[in-house]
Amino acid sequence: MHQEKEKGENTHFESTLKVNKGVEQPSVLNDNAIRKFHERKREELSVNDYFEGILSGNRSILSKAITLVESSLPSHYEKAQQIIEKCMPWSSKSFRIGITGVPGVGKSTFIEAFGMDLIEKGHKIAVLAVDPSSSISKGSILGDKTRMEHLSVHPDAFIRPSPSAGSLGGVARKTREIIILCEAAGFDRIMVETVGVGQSETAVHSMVDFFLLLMLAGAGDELQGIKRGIMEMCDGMVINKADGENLNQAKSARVQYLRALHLFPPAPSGWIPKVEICSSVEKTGIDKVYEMILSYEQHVRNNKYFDTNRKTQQKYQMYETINQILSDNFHNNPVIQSITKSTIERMQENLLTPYQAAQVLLDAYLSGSNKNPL
Ligand SMILES: Nc1nc2c(ncn2[C@@H]2O[C@H](COP(=O)(O)OP(=O)(O)OP(=O)(O)O)[C@@H](O)[C@H]2O)c(=O)[nH]1
Ligand SMILES: [Mg+2]
Repeated sequence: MHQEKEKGENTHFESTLKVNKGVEQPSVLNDNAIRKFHERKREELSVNDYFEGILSGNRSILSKAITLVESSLPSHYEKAQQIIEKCMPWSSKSFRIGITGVPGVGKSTFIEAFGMDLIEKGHKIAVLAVDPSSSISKGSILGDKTRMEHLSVHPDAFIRPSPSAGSLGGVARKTREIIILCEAAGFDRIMVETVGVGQSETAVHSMVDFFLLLMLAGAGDELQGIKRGIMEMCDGMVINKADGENLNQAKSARVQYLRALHLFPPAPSGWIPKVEICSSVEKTGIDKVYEMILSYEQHVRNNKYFDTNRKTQQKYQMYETINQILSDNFHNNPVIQSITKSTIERMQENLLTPYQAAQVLLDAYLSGSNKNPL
């Protein structure tokens, strides 16, 4: 085979495909520089290396920075905080969309269709997830890569499964930080997916600019497990699977949900939630969803609610972090661990009221060596 090729090179010299043996060029980099480069690659990246890498859109450095955010090592976390701080100024240009709905409603299929539409319109998108159970399942989004067939391989999309921290608070905090890194890397539309069954919606709602609820026609709210509170939180609703025999039902569900949403008290954004129908499989109605979100964005940027909301969210995050650190510190305290069981027993024997039991534990905590919870 090799010989044949050589023969071909010699005989078919008129061919435009002929390859002449070139003159060996001296390396533009001297050996010393190459060696230094390889040595440096092996070294740990500095905060500035991370920052510049992220800003230049280097996906591998972005992934490495996310790994630092997710790490439980204090030194990693400290470094991550410095990187995040540098990345913060890029956040205001992006728009964050939270997507929720019961399992099977079609969130991942919708994200594939909607995400590809956004990319065609010139956006770069990051898809993240908040899934507190992911420490066991490793995040549904990972298995979902088949549902996001085109998105998962597209250079303008970045998909990352949920951080696998124990508590919802921990997962949410890390996701917020990952959003900031993605935004600095040039992803201007962030989608955060969460399953609509637990408290994770509230966490996602507190980190996005637009909260989208995916619904199905023909299944009552109760059947879909969607609580009134979640409907109240949403800025828009989409009835998915509006295709085939389901189309007419979806149309009438749209009218019903529009009416239901009008009954809720007006949102602080001054926006009246809209309802659209779409088929994520047939990719119909996706444009309408885009228009809905775009007009919301224009509305909140004009009336400045966009900034007010982000500031409110920052304050919420600050308090959430304090609560989480204090609570972890309390529960991990050896004195507390040693007296909790007996205190609960005394309470259950009616020797202490729940309030008194709490006071016993708090007194023990506050009088101990807990001056510096960090
Ligand atoms: N007919 C129809 N089927 C759809 C549509 N969207 C999603 N599906 C199907 O519904 C099933 C569930 O879709 P997923 O996208 O995995 O749903 P999900 O909400 O991400 O589910 P979880 O990740 O388990 O919470 C799949 O079999 C999809 O093919 C649609 O618009 N029309
Ligand atoms: Mg999914």
